[in-house]
Amino acid sequence: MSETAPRTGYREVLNFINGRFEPSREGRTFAGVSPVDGAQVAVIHEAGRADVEAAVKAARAALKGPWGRLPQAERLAILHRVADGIQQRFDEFVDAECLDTGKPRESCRHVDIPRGAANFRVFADLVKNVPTEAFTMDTPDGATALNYALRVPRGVIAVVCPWNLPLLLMTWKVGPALACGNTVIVKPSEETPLTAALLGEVMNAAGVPPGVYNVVNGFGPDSAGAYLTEHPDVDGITFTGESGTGEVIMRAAAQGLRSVSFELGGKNPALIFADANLDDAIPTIIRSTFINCGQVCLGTERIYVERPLFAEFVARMKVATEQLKIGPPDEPGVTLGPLISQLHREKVLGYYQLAVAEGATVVTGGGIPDLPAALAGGAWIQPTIWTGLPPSARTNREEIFGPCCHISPFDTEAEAIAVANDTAYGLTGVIFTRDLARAHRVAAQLEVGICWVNSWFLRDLRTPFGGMKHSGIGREGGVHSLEFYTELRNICIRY
Ligand code: NAD
Ligand code: 6OD
Repeated sequence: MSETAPRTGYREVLNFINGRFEPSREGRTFAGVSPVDGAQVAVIHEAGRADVEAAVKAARAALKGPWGRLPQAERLAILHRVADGIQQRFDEFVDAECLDTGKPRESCRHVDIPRGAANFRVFADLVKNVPTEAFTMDTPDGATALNYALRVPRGVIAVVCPWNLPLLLMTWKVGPALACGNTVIVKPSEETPLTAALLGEVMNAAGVPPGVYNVVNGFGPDSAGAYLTEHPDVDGITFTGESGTGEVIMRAAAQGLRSVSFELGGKNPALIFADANLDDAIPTIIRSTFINCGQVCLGTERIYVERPLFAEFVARMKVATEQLKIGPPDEPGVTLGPLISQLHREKVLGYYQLAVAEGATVVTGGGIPDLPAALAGGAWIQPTIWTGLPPSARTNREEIFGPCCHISPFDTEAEAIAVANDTAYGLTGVIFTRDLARAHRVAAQLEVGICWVNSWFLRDLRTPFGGMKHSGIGREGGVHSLEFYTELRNICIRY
């Protein structure tokens, strides 16, 4: 909570239930704080059990009523209007995302908000083109039976979201969920509620019936997150966040045997082979490590470089990192914003100290940058590179979720694969090599859900997305989203 009074012009964020913005029924609010300078920029209404109950009831009614009865073509046309609405109010979405996260305006303009619109368009177009299976068979009595599968919505879906890419990650779930005919209750991160609220206005303007899209604000335990995921009338839970939170939500989902789809943490490796084109690899790895101030689940925290290239790679990474420009969203040329909060900065700085205690060499960074006094209350941190730690170091094993990475040398392909896989996580991997055979061979052996070769975060929304091991359960993206957001019903007709 901010110690300061709300900044003039602060925003009041209400819950969005059954098509209306509503204050907290218990009258509870909490402060939204800017990560840029620590000022209070919003007052957020916290949803209690009664608010969550109202949202679930509205979602159930809409599922059975207007939304459930709508012909598919009309439903999908409405979702295209939602995408149009995001684009029409593009600058407002950008402002809201910048205010909540402090990230560079250019990132919001080029990544977060365009993907918010694309997530509706892509899935609206996809669902009408995905076939289901059909078989005819001869029955024992000489008749024929036609079996065909029908996709039906899973029902009322809880969408629990993190703070790092708020609109992008929320709509990545809401887009396919609504395209498949479900209704949703979104629980945005307590850190970043603004774009989910704005989307409520867009939903109403696009003609989405009340109750189809609901938003309940608040925290996790003993708050909106727990009340929502424990609610027995929620049919499925899609969650993006920490692996530990996933375990808690999975226990809640076990009550009533509800389905889950989880996109969780990572400690992602990048393997740079000696034949890599460093002119491509350096800017790509700088991006995969530092974009969004390192707060991207797909990002790189462990880099392994084939020994002949190691010294040059480290030296060039140092130079490129020191050229990153730290500053507030609107400062021209800014590439690195703050972390999301002071609390998260304490955690990341704890790892900065731990790395040194574990014996790391600090190649660059390691602390808090010098910035103008007006930004002193912000969650600023230096981008940091370490070398010299063994794979067993906690710095090399635990997800830090900040702008930092450790770089180690390796000698053989087998060693690189082994060390990359020596982790509890399995979200993404990056390989840089000019040897196509090696790229295929190594990619096939990395224990990850997504592997990029000579690239990173190149997204085709039709592809399967998710993680192995502690990094997730299930896949979304393309037809895989349909696997979670629909149930298949087989219909057998004898004739
Ligand atoms: P988090 O797990 O702390 O919180 C995520 C959401 O869960 C928030 O809305 C929070 O309020 C809610 N929550 C917390 N405890 C809960 C509970 N007991 N019951 C119900 N809801 C609860 O994660 P975060 O700090 O917001 O996000 C960062 C984490 O998310 C990182 O670990 C990152 O790797 C992960 N992440 C993964 C992906 C992916 O696609 N795999 C994408 C983005 C972020
Ligand atoms: O691009 C996506 O669809 C996606 N889910 C990205 C996740 C980023 C994690 O921080």
